[in-house]
Amino acid sequence: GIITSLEHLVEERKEGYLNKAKIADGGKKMRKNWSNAWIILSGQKLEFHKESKQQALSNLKTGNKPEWVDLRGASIEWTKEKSSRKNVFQITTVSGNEFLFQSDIDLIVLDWFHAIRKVIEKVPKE
Ligand code: I3S
Repeated sequence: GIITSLEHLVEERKEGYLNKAKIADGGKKMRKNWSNAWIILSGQKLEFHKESKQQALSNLKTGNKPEWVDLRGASIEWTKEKSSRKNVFQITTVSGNEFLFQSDIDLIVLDWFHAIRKVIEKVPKE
């Protein structure tokens, strides 16, 4: 119906803290280094802010560009092999960048997984 049609026009937007580790850059494996990041899912982009929401806001003001990931054509999957931590999922981008995301709180991770998967399924591949 009309509501469903309108829902598709509304951009997915979500913000919060997750633990994040980049494990490959352009297909090249990197040393894993977990850090807590303020993450913003906005449209087809996932932005990472090293410090906090405050950092994110100050980046906005100063025009400092945060690290971000293009979700077009990316893949998302749960992984138990790449970390001893619980609740870890992996995003692999078209450019061959691989990231792990994690939280000890089940609901937080589930929420993020589903929100990101929804965007990946929705956006055109190119
Ligand atoms: O997959 P790994 O190598 O066991 O990942 C661990 C390392 O990244 C480790 O750093 P060092 O290589 O500097 O020791 C981290 O401290 C650990 O947290 C990583 O393992 P987990 O299971 O937490 O992802």
